[in-house]
Amino acid sequence: MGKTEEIRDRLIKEIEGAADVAALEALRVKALGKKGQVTALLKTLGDLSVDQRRRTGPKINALKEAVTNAIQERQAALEIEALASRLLEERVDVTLPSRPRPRGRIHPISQVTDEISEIFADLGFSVAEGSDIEDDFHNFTALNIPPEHPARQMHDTFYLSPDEAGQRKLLRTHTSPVQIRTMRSQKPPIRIIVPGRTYRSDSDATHTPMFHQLEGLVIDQETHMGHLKGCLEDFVRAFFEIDEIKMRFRPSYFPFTEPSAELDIGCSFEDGQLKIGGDQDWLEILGCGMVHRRVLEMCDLDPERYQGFAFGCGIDRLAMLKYGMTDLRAFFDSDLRWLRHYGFLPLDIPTLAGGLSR
Ligand code: 2U9
Repeated sequence: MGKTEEIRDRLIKEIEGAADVAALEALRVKALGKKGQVTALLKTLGDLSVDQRRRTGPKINALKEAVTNAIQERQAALEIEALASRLLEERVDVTLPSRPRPRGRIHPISQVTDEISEIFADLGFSVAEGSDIEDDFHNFTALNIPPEHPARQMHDTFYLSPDEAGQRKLLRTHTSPVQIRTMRSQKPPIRIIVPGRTYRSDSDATHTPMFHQLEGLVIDQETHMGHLKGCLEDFVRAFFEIDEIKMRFRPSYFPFTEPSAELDIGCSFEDGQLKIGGDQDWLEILGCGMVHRRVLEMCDLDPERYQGFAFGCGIDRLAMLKYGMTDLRAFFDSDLRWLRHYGFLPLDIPTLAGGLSR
């Protein structure tokens, strides 16, 4: 065997045994690089006579071709091997169950609003909404709160700058304008709840300038206090998820209802902590009453023919009572630690069948 054949066999053996792409590249440089063995042989051709070159030239060129082909073949084989082992390593078992770990949380106000809507939907109510910016008539006058009525001062209203017509719009102080607009545009029977943002210039641990109210309205023929009582008792039991809960209706006053009442529920204290249910004390949770006949008249409804009941409460306060938060201001701080602690998982959708809060 000649010298070229010897070099060829040795190089091809080494190339075929290259364990990876890096080792193969090192062999390529060793054989075909600037200072490589095959390159060195090619360089010797220049010093040979024409005759010697005619004999040796084809041999060295054949060596170069054989080594180049061997490198290419090994390269292709290594690539196939690498792909096969990567596919094996990164194999995904699509039959495994997914494990979603959502990081976002549903704010307690949204969750409680959904819980309340679920309860009232079951009682035949639909949800109505309206604008945060209102006018004097829908927020006050139509609710039997005429100008100079002391209730106007109690509402600590935020007023907007007067428009071109000199009308001073306001941020609604309760969601009641939505009921007024519904009564003026729809025929009874009406059965709606109205959750939404409301605004009053007030701020401490239990009051924020923006807060959330839930109001309800039923208008029909022959609606009476018995219906109001039954409806609110059903709501309280479902919301607090307690069947045996003490309740009492205490006479009260609101300009828009007559008679009016406030609903108290029984509560107790365990280790200094407030607990809903029990009979140690009473806790006021909402106001209610029969819609005032003047409010019905203002909505072009005949009070001799139609009656109805209404109620109102703070959603934020209901959330605090049910889930044990103590400072209302934290609801609006956007503190992620608070949200992770008190927030709800997106898939915790409250349903009566599945349990409201589980
Ligand atoms: C119309 C007629 C009557 C809604 C009512 C209350 C009693 C009430 C407050 C409790 C605390 C709201 O969150 S709070 O500030 N509300 O006590 N609201 S009756 O009565 C209406 C509403 C609309 C047309």
